[in-house]
Order: sequence, then structure tokens, then C-alpha cells
Amino acid sequence: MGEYGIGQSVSRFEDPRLLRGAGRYVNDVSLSRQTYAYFLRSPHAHATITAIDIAAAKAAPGVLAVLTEADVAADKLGTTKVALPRKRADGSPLFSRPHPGLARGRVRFVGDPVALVVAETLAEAKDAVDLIEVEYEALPSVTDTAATVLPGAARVWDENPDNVSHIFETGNKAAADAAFASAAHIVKSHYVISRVFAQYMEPRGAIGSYDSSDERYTLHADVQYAHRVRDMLAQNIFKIPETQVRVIVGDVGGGFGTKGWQYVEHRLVLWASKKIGRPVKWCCERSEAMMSDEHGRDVIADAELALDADGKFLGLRVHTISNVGAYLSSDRNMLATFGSLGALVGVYDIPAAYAHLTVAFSNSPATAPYRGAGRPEAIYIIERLIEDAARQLGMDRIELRKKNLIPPAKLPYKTPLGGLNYDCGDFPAIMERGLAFGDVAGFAARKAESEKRGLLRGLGIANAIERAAGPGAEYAELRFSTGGQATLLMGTIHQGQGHETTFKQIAIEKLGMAPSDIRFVNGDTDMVAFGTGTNGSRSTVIGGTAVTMAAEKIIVKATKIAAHLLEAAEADITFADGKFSIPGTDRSLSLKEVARAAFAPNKLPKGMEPGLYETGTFSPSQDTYPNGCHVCEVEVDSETGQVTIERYSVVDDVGTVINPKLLKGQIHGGVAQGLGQVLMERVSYDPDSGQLLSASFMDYAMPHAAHFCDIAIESRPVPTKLNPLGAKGAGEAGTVGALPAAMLAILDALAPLGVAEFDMPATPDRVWHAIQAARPAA
Ligand code: MCN
Repeated sequence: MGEYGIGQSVSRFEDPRLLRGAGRYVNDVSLSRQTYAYFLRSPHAHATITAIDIAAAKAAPGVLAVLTEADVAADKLGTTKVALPRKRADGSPLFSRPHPGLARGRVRFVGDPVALVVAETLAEAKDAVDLIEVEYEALPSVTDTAATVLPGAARVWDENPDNVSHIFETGNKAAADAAFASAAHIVKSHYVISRVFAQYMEPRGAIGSYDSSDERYTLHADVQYAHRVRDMLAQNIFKIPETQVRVIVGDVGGGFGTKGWQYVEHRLVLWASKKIGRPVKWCCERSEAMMSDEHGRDVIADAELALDADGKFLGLRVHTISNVGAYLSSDRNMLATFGSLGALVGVYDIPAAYAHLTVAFSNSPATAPYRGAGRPEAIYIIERLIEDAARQLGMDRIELRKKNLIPPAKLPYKTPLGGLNYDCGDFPAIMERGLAFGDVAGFAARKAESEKRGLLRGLGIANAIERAAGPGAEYAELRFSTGGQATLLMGTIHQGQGHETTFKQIAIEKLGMAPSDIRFVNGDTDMVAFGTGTNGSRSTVIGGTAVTMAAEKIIVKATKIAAHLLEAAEADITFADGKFSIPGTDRSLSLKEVARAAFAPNKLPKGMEPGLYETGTFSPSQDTYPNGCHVCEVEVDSETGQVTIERYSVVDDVGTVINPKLLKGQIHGGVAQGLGQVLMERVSYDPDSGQLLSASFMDYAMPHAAHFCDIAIESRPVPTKLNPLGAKGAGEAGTVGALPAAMLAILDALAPLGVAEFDMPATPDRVWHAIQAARPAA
């Protein structure tokens, strides 16, 4: 595999540049004659706009434009659309309303954009925003998920009285009902998976530039999907050919699923640029991001598990309500809602299952995929339900899990919830190794030791599985230059995952080149022919396979050239470690030499087209299924409610590991995001006024390094046959297991005090109150 090939813990090629501060993020981009945009956003959760007076703002120093929904409508800017054919309970089509760009007559959440000011400087734009007079008539609002569907709840849309956009069902209800009818035990619970926000290091930004000479829009933005943003702008918003839009994505300081393709700011800066004839730059501020970006999760679930007398699972029924915020702009806002359903059975053999999803509106920003996009929610629900079952029925939680794991012999396994086909894996072996790696056997002694110090200790074990790298094409191109170096162009977009390193490793494995001979490019729709982008832990599997395909095509052509130059038959040429050779002789040519020759027509076989550039476009037949066993131990101080993560370990199966060091970083980061949600993070709204209570880091608690312990990670790969690399997706795996593992550890610690039900976040005051509430019962 060589020093830089697949399986090596290569240090990231991109890091020297990033660590020296030489990264190029949106805010680093400045265009000639650039102007600055600032948004006026709604201070109300729900209100009618009765009047807007922009006269004073327009006359303010430095102001170039003050734009409202009237301008959007006059210029007939389009909107995104929902395409999925979902239905409401009565069979009528789904109810959706895309965001119009700037609020139309009503504001529907705190932060809803109302007007856009463009000025010579940011300070002038901000000052002018303060001069816009808006008269609002406040309306009742609803933000709490459970409250959205209660009779009498405030209506987010007048024409949609029950706030339900649509419902979605999967599985076999009759079979599940029959399983419950025959069950010896039924365990029921209600779980709340709170609303959180990705909190990337780099808040979003967008610079729009319109070139009237070739009637082209160029957008610089930190998005996960350059080509999809381009296509959306061209097809939905401006209704022009995609060739008239260019999207450039530089370095991205975190995306986590939330830097999507439909944000209104992208279209508005381009539109404003055309109007004023100069580039328009908008960079979001932290508090603005918290109120206007898409949020994640926000699901409540009523779940029930049917078991026979021996503890074998017979059936699962789950009803969830997903809060999608005020606007449903596209299928993207729905991905996490139904994405949670398929994996509800986890790694367990449950013969009959049925899930019912209600998608509800509220006066809040849209929700959308956030690391895991529904899968952490699903595994949280099934693992908590199993734990509740073990506790209520007096069964051993480890034995109960083991008894119900899907055995390898049953793979491939189609889950009863439809659409999922676990192709490979060894769930019992992963769990067994997970228990040993987490030293579960030593837990009792550690618990006794904690107790000596007056602390409660809890153990959480969660088996995670997720669908990753689902169908959808991805693109790679290897473009050699006349000097024999190559440029690797990718349709995916890195946001911190280390794609340059990962994809170079795959190319190096195939082509045996030196890393310095490969230049990496992503994120420019004019340079890269096609791309779907980065989400759903798809880049390594799908993009990496596309690199493999392109490299194999390079070898095919280069072998022909090498044979011609070495005056040998093609069949006599072998290619290894970057060299074409004739075995048994000392005659060989490096790929670099062959690449140079490829551009010299006189050195090529007769009739061959000069040049050496090949593409690969891969579309997998189905998802991969990374899985793992997470073991977490916490200490809880019952006097203060303080929770400390004491031990955390993961044994994962992500198939072939391309880069063990980067993979560990991914699992580590994913676990940290899961722990953050369980311990402290939460977007919260005042239930009466709908005001955002967590609009800054003073109120939205982010975990620090000190909140974690070391996270031990071990890989036990079962390579998949679904792609030539044998790889499964990995970027979200850590989060999927962390949510349940951490919460189960906390509940285990609190169980002796009689706390049976508890929802995230486990902040000290909430834990303390749960302990106080349980005390009389205990
Ligand atoms: N990897 C590996 N072997 C595998 C699979 C992955 O070595 N079999 C390593 C590779 O180094 C690869 C990385 O893990 O570059 C992530 O690979 P992959 O699972 O393909 O995920 P993507 O590259 O498609 O990234 C998306 C995924 C998602 S969906 C979220 S959300 C997320 C995540 O990645 N957002 C991130 N990780 C993030 N990490 C950072 N720093 N920033 C984000 O915004």
C-alpha cells in the first residue's frame, strides 16, 4: 500500500496551509468594488407586517439599495420546491410553503429576513437597517414540537389549520399490531430529542457578483454542494441555463449537514449585485446564524416494543413528530424527518415494525440534516427502548441485546421498515469486542470506587448502525499536465474532513504517484464538471470510487502508450508502484514519463488521441451500513447534578479504512457532537412569546475539551462488496452511537435514585431537578 496509500495514517496534506492561517474562507474573499449586505430580521416569532417604511434607510450615508419582498416579487425571483410526493392523513397532497426570500406580509420566526440593505461599508449597512420602520401586529406563535399539533395551537399558516404538513408511514402496521397482540410484554416510552444547531466555526457567508458583459452570476459561498447550489439558482430562482451561474467554494469551516443549498442569502446577494452593478458581500454573525440557519433534530417519539416471555423482540411501533419550522422549502428540509425511520430497528432482528411520522410546522427556522440526519434519533429511540425493557422486565440489558442481534448468517437483511438492506457486518462480534474494549467487566469495581467518593456511576452501551453513502452519483477527474503532474478534481466539497488527503491516498494507491505530484481541486463549478456534494457520509465511498474509476482508465490508456514506447505487447506490460515494466527485463517507464509522452503525438500509437485526462462517475446501487458498539461511563454528583464523562470507547466497522488517523478524528468529532447534545446543547424558545432564548454562546452551551475524556476508538472492518474500495461511510457514525450511549450511562447512574425518565440535555439543574422529583418515589 506504500507510505501514502490506502490504510496509512497519513497526516493531512491540507493542515500546514490551514494551520498557518492560509485557508481561504468566504470572509477572506474580497472582490474589486465590493459592497456589504446586512439583513433586517424579524424580532417577532409570528406577526403581520402592516407597513414598512424604507425612506430614511434609503437616504442614509453609503446606502446603495434597500430591498424588500416587494422588489423580490417585482423581479419575479423564483423559489425552491418540494418534490417528494407525500400526503396528509386525509390523502390530500402535502402542505408546503417555500421561503420567498424576504418575508411576504408575515414574519414566521424570530430571525425571518424582512429587508436587505446594501451599502458601501458594513457599518453603513447596519446603521441603515436601524432606520427601517416596520409596523408589526404580533400574532400567537407555537414553537414547542408537542404543542404544534394540539387543538387550538397557533396556526403557522392560516390555510393549514392543524400545522401538519404531511404524514409518512413505513413498515407493516397489521403485522406489527399482530405481534403486539401476541406479546408477553409490551414496553412503552416517550422520548424527546431536542433541537440543536451545528455551530460551525465559520458562520455562513455569501458574495454575489453579476457580470453584465457575459450575463453571468458568480457566487462565493461556504456550502456543501457547489453544483446543487448552482443548479437551484439557475433552475428555480433566476430561470436561466446553469452555464450562466458559477459557484465557488473555498475552504469551509465546518458544515455538519447544515450548510445546505437552499439558503435565501445566496440568491439575494446575486440579485442585489445585478441591481447595483457591484459585488455584494454578506457574512453572517454568530447570533444571526443561531436565529436564521437551519437547525437540527427536534423530534418527539412515542415508541413501544413487544417481547415474548424469553425477551425475544416481536414487534416495534413508533410514532414521531418532527418539527420542520415555519417554511418547508424543499425535500432537504424533510430528509432528517423520514431519515430517522428506516433504522429504527437498529441492529436487532425485529420481525414486525411500523413507524408513523407527523411533520409539523412551528414558528422557528427550518430544520434540516445535522450530522446523522435522523439516524442518531433512530438509534436513540431503539436503544432507550431496549434499556427501558430490560429495566422494567428485570432482564440483563447486555443479554437482552445479544439475544436479539441480527446474526451474520441473516445478512443481507432487509429491515421490516422498508428501504434498508444491511448488506454485511458482524454485529455480535462488534458488540462482543465493544464490551471488552470498553472493559465493561471492570465497571462494577469502578462504580464501587466512585461510590466511595460519594458519586453515582453509570454505564451506557449502544449498538449503532446507519445508512451512509446512499445512491446518487459522484464525480472525479484526473487531469495530467504536459509535465506529468496531475490535478485531481472532485465533485464533493470538504468542510474539514480531510478530503484532499483521503482522495489523494486513493489516487496514490492506484497510480503510485508522489503526493506532491497531485494537486487537489474541489468547489468550483467552472472547473469541476459535475458533483452532488458532501452529505450523508458519502464522499469516501462514492467520490473515492469515482477516483478509482478515473485512475483505472488512466492506467488503461497509459499502458497502451507504455507498450508502444517500450516496443512490447500491451499484455506484456505490468503496472505497479507507478511504473510500467516488462517483467523479467530492466525496461520500465514511470507514469510521469508516460504522461509526458501522452501529449507528444509522435510518441503515441497510431490513431491514439493525445492527452491524459480521465473521469469517473460512480452511482452506488444502495447505501452502505457502518455500525459500531459505543460504551460510555459517567459519574453523576447527586448533590449538584453535575455529569462527568469518565470513559468512552467505540469499536466501529466502516469497512475498509482509508486513513485510520482521519477516521479516528471523524469518530471523535462525531462523538463530541453527540455528547454535546446529551450534556448541554439546546436551541430553546420561550413557549409564550416564541422568542429565541439561546441566541448567543452565553445561552447556547457548547462543550469544551474539558467536558470530555479520552475517546478510545478501534476499527473492526467488514469490507462491503458494494464498492471496489470495500469502504462504508464514517463521517456521522460517531454521533449516531453517542446520543444513546451517553444518555443510557446517565440514566444508569440515576436509576438507583428512582429516576426512570429523563430527556436531554443533562445539564446540572435538569439532572438535579430530576433527582429531587424522584426522591419521594425512591
Ligand atoms: N474515512 C476513512 N475510511 C472510511 C470512511 C471514511 O478513512 N471507510 C475517513 C476519510 O478520511 C474521510 C472521512 O473519514 O475523508 C469522512 O468520510 P465520509 O464518511 O465519506 O464522510 P464525508 O467525507 O462525505 O463527510 C460528510 C460527513 C457528514 S455527513 C457530516 S455531517 C460531517 C462529517 O462528515 N461534517 C463534518 N464530518 C465532518 N468533519 C468536519 N471536520 N466538519 C464537518 O462539517
